Amino acid sequence: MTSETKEYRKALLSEIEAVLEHYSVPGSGCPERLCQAIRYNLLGAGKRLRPLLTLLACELCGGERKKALTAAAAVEMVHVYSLIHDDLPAMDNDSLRRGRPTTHVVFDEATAVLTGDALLTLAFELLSGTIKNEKTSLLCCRILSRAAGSRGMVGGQADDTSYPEGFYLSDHISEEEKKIVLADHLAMIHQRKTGALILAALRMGATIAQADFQQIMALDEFGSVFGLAFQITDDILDATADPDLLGKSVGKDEEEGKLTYVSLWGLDKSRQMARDCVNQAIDALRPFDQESPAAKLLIDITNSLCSRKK
Ligand code: GRG
Repeated sequence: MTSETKEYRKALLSEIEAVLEHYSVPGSGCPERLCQAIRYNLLGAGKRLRPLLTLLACELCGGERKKALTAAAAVEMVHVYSLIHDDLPAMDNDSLRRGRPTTHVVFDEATAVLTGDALLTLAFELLSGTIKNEKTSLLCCRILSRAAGSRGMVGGQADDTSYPEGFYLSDHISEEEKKIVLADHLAMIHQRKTGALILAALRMGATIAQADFQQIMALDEFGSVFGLAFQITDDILDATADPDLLGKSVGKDEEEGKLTYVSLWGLDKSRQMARDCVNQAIDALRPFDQESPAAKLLIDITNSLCSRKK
């Protein structure tokens, strides 16, 4: 990464932190303990990948990134809510996230559920109350709610948690056919569980920039392979990473017999698939000015997906 790109990334990240800080104090009426739990989750941790995507998509499409800051905060809020709920005993039952104890451990289960609820709803309060152009505001609400809901992230999470019990596979098909069905099911889970929010982050940025059809299509193509590369790497990290570096527990996928890229294709093929997705994603950015700071940073972020350690 060149020093200009590093500086640009630093500037974007500090704008993201500032907007999250600003909206992490919901004001009078929010009980102190809930407010503490919101701030514990929202501030000072996380790679901020999704908000970066929103700001970069906006700039790539010729928009002013300051207009996309609250949408960037909104997508991070939805992401953080999903992590809090995913860590609950009723779901993944994790006690470590982003290198720190999870919300239900630090506070309690009820507070963790309510913190997630508060962040999810705050995201839409922000989108509906801070984006001046009413049509853009409505479109952003629609993009984010659809991506987060039952046909998006929540649906993907439901299929993921109900596997293998809730997944019927006939005994009469060959091993080869079985692999194809499972690969399809896995892709369907991740397109919704992880991919939908990544796509929404990009689409909101593009929408705020009043992007044209060709720009939106290019970003959609980029986002879907970017999301896949991100997820494959997540599966590889669960199988191989150092938990201290990763900031969360590892090895759970295998322990719980989860369907993952690693369980289906093995480590080597998964690494190759992630690299192929990264190349495809970078290729999808062709229509944009490759010399712009936003394109350069987005390409660097995409390239770093395969080598990420956390
Ligand atoms: C509970 C509705 C609901 C959904 C949960 C996102 C999710 C769905 C579960 C999290 C489990 C998981 C590890 C998913 C894989 C991809 C993912 C979202 C990883 C975490 O995202 P990062 O790496 O996290 O961007 P940071 O902490 O950097 O923000």
